[in-house]
Amino acid sequence: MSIRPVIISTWPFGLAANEAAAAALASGGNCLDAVEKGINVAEDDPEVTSVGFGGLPNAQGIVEVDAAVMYGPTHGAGSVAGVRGLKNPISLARKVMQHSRHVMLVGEGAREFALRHGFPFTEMLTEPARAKWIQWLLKTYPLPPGKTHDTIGMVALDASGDLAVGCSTSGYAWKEPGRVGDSPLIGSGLYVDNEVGGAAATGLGESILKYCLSFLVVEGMRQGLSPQTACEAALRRMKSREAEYPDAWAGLVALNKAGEYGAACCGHSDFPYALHRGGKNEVLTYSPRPE
Ligand code: SD4
Repeated sequence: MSIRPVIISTWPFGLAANEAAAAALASGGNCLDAVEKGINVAEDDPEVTSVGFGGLPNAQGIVEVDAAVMYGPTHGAGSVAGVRGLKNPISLARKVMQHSRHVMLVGEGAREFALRHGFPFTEMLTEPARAKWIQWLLKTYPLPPGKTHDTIGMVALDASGDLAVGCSTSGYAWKEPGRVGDSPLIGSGLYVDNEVGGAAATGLGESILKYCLSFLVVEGMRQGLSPQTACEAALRRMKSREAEYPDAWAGLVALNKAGEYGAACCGHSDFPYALHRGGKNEVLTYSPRPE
């Protein structure tokens, strides 16, 4: 039995996302459809408080979302950042890739582009998220560092051997309005090279984006590293340089063209991720080796 398709996503909520991605492939979609439909599931789920609808807001109580997509066969990319009132930024990122002359749109311009293309707008702040924001304002909701954000990142390899990758997040809770992390930045939050493989990141964007971590993973695989070793090597690079955010944590998932996978994290006790491979969809956990 072929191991394809192979889909890997960050975090346990990636399981449902993988399921939807696999369903998109089963109904004739390609890897790009899989990534979009899969990530839409996390965006729509109000229980996922770090992606799309129900995401924790910025310091002013407004949910601002970031997302990006990259499609191996054309090396196309689309990205949106700092968009308010939009449930499915991954779909808007795909629209930017396929129906604009640009790669990245931000803020009000992204919103206008979305309106022109018929995207619905909605209040993104749920009551539970508003309550947490108010508690944060009153200083009674002391989230430990690192627990205020969890991006969905997904890499999909379809039956034709093509790869796509996507990322979607509401970013760091209580962030400064206008703050952008790694997730919508091509090479940082996500990267794919259709001849090699793809990778996606989660964690502290302020740190991840300075090391172009997803690009680093793909370049590692290009040089012959396994996805697992490439993820670990990229994180070692970050840790060896990072003085600005010494406790920064990051998680990476990666797939190569052969359908081999890898995942790793640093600055976190463990990193659960979801893998759909050979017809089986499950949550696996990477635990860093003690140093
Ligand atoms: C960010 N990397 O905006 C995203 C958030 C995240 O796990 O991944 N959290 O910095």
